[in-house]
Amino acid sequence: MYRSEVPLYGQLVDIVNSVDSSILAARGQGLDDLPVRHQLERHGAIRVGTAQEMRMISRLFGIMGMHPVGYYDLEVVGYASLAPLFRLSVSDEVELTCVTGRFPLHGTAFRPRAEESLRNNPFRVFTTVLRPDLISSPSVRKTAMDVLSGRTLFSPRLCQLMDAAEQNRSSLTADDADELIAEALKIFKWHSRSTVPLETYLSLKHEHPMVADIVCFPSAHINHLTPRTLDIDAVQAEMIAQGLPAKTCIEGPPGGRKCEILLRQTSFKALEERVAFSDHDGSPSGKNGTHTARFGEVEQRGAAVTRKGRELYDRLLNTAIALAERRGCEVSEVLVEVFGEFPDDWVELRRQGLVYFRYRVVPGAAQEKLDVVLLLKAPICMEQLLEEGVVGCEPITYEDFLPLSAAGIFTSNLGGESSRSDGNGTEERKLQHVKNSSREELERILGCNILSEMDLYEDLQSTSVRQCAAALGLNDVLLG
Ligand code: OOG
Ligand code: NI
Repeated sequence: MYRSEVPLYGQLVDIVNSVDSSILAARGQGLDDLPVRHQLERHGAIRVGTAQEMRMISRLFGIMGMHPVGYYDLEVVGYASLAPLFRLSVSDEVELTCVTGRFPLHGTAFRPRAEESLRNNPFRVFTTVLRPDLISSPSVRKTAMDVLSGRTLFSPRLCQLMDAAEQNRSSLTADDADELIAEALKIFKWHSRSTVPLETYLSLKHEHPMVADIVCFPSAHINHLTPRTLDIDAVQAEMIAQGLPAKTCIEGPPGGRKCEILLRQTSFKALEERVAFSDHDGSPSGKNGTHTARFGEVEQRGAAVTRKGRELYDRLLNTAIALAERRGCEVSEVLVEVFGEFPDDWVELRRQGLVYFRYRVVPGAAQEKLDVVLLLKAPICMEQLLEEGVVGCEPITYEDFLPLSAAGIFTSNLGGESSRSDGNGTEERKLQHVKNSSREELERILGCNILSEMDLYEDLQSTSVRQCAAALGLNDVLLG
């Protein structure tokens, strides 16, 4: 559906396939040699308008085995010193007019939690909801809420099927499941028709382009659908070569690392889309205009970093931003230099506790090696098992998002420059406080806790350690 709506998405996926194929060919492999999840892997993004829509979306994704992980307060869009990092590469006449200084959206990512589900298909949807309290103009706030109160994203049939699925999943037939998906797809479809008159659209857009995007359409259209690639630098170069309006710099950690960490992303702006506006009574007004909110994005995923790793990442990113400001250059130009401090060797990253790993007993580890393990004195350390070659490990993939990168993606597609914080830390402390209460507010809307991504990685790692211990008949294995 999305490919036919946004043909440039199809072009991007073709670029990704050809880049990945040549990387694999250099290793003597083909696309089919990639783990299945790589071939299917996408994330989407949607923005909903009301608490009720958010609660319903959460239920729908829950039925699909996708749960809220990580809290993203997009207020960094209006704050942090992002401007130099995310300088626009595309011209845009739309002004970023976030009057309150705080971006009126926050959200979470719905995704599978279990290792096996992630292995099958790690599909995620970055989902944000409008925060009317952060809309500065009372009249715009009222208009937005009035329009949204008349919107039905979830068809009566979909609601019926969702109730049935939640009550007793096994009561659903295969046909019901197909129907549930067909009905659910309607939520995500693009309509080149606005439910409001052009003047209303413009007043909402003046408050914030994002508010207009969320409020003025009959669906919660997919904003972008992002494939994963093995080499984002090559994809970026090819996007530019093919004339796609790509951002100039890739967000996230610097390129050129041997050990990829976290998430690197880049995007291109989708073309302007024609929109037919309605009259006050909802009938066609005959007035047409354009809307530019949907865009293309591509990403490369690396290892999940630990809390300590994340602190180091955030500190270095801040250093890079400050340094670029002093030198008057782009942040991307100093990233490699500054990130020299982030180890780029898996053994080092493991020993320093900067990255999460999954441990596995090496199949068919020679008996004499196992005997050596039994001679080791308790407590047995993972490091010894790795040295003896009894256990192997691989970094755990980062499945989530980065708020600063997300902010950059938003900003680059709104066409605005972010304002800067005063840099004295007060702003940061204030933000932390606001963040905790707004996270709770989102959890109330969702009706459940938002899982911490760090806890999930920690859990994957410690489960794998316990499995190793059990397989080797040991009581315990110590990490680090
Ligand atoms: C979501 C932007 C965030 C990402 O990959 O960080 C995002 C949006 O534009 O609605 O998708
Ligand atoms: Ni995205």
